[in-house]
Amino acid sequence: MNTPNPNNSLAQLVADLEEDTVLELVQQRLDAGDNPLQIIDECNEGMREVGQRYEQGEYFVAGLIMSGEIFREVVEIVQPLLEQQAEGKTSGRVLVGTVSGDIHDIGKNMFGMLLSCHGFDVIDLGVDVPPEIFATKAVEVKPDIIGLSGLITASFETMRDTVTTLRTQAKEHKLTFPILIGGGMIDDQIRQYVGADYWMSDAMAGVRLCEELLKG
Ligand code: B12
Repeated sequence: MNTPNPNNSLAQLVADLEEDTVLELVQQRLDAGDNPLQIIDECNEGMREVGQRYEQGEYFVAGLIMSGEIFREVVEIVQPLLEQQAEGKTSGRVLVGTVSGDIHDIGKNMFGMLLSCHGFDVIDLGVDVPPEIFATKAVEVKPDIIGLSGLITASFETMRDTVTTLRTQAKEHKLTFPILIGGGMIDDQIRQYVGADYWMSDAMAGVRLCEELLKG
């Protein structure tokens, strides 16, 4: 068993794909009382570095897959603590999914998990979800809020199609729901292009926004 070196930051270890050491350090930090969301943020920073190494040709798709696996395992360790800490008082229904053409789901799953921890009823349509499926499901379950996730550039176009299809269906069926988009590259310019109501690049900030929207 490796003993984690305290000089190695969690972000660095994730970026270096040091699976065992990452998991040991996460456990040690949780045992020491560290904030689970802070731990997730640091791992997220490591994931961004993995993406950069992939862009620079230092890592290949296998590196992306490995980083995804490490992150999934970290979330598995951290999730029970987040569930314990959450107040779970809100009630509201949120429809989530990753838009068509995009198979990234780690961030979307985190958003869904944090929403559940805060008492929301989450309907998760999975990944690579066509606009029509979002629209059909929205008419069926009448969500309070819809959350779209997208991590690749190509997903901005399908997010835009999805928002247009959702708005058309909402009008036809007299439904109202704000549309929130999220993902690593999302910003306000993309929100405007896509036609969504809100954007968030952080899952927990997304949950806070959903709480605010329901209060309003
Ligand atoms: C892991 C990973 C993968 C894994 C994904 C595994 C999985 N189950 O999701 C696999 C190997 C499948 C993969 C595949 C590919 N990937 Co990839 N991948 C990544 C990587 C390294 C990390 C993504 C991640 O999970 N991060 C951790 C999570 C927690 O972060 P997150 O998703 O951003 O989510 C956070 C927020 O954005 C937010 N959030 C996310 N969604 C939502 C939604 C709402 C509503 C809200 C409120 C918040 C929210 O909450 C989270 C926490 O705060 C990124 C690098 C990066 N910079 O993101 C590249 C990256 C996204 N991938 C990239 C690429 C190119 C690909 C491939 C095309 C590679 C290939 N040649 O096949 C394919 C795409 C396939 C497809 N059609 O989708 C590029 C995209 C570049 C671009 N401009 O389009 C990136 C940016 C890497 C890079 N720098 O080049 N990838």
